[in-house]
Amino acid sequence: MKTVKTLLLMSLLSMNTLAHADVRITEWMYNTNSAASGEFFELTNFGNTAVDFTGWSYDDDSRVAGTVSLASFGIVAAGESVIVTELTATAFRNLWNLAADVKVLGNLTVNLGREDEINIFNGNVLIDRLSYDDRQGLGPRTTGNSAVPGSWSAVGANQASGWVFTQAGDEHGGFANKVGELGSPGSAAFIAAVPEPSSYALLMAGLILMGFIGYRRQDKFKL
Ligand SMILES: [Ca+2]
Ligand SMILES: [Ca+2]
Ligand SMILES: [Ca+2]
Repeated sequence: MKTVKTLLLMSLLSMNTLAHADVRITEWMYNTNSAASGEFFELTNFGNTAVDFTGWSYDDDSRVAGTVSLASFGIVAAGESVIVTELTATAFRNLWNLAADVKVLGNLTVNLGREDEINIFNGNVLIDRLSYDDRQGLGPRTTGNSAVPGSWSAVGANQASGWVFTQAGDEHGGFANKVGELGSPGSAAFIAAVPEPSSYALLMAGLILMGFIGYRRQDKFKL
C-alpha cells in the first residue's frame, strides 16, 4: 500500500510540473509591411492553472536565458495569450484594436530575422523553442502576415514546417489590423485540446488502483 501511495504522490507531483510547462509559442511575425507596424510573437497558457512569469525570459537564436525578461507579464491566466513586440504596448494595441487588458510587452530590441529562433525560458529551463526559416521549408515567410500552428501537434514541437499563414476568420481568430496585416494577437486555437490535470489525476489513480488489485489477486492465487 505504501508503494501505491508513493506512486500516486509521484504522479501528482509530475502533474504539477506539467502545469508549469503548458505555456507555448502560438504566433510569430518577424517583419512588417508598414513602418506603423511592429514584429511580434505570442505565448499562450494552455494549462488550466495560472502561470507566474517571474523569472521567465526570451531570447532569439543566441539561446541565452535571461536576455529579455518576461516577468512584467506577471500572472498569466489559463487560456490567456500574451504578446511581445517591438512597438510600444499602446501602439500595438491601437494597431490591432486590442482591449486594454490584453497583456503586451513592448519595446523589444532583440530583432527576429528571416531565419531565427524564439526561445522561452523559465529560469534556465527551456520551456518552448521555435526555429524557423522559410528558405529551408521551416514555416511561412511571416512579413506582414503572421504564422500560427496548423494543428495541435505543431504546438510546442519546434516544428515550423507545421505552421501556416494566419487567415482572416481562421480558428485562431485571425483578422486584419489597421494597415492590412493579418494576425491573431491575443487569441489562440486549441485551448481546449489539453486534458485537465484533474482528468489526468483520475486516470492515473484508476490505473494505479487496477494495477494494485491485479497484484493482490496474483498474491491470493499464490496462497
Ligand atoms: Ca535575431
Ligand atoms: Ca525583424
Ligand atoms: Ca494568436
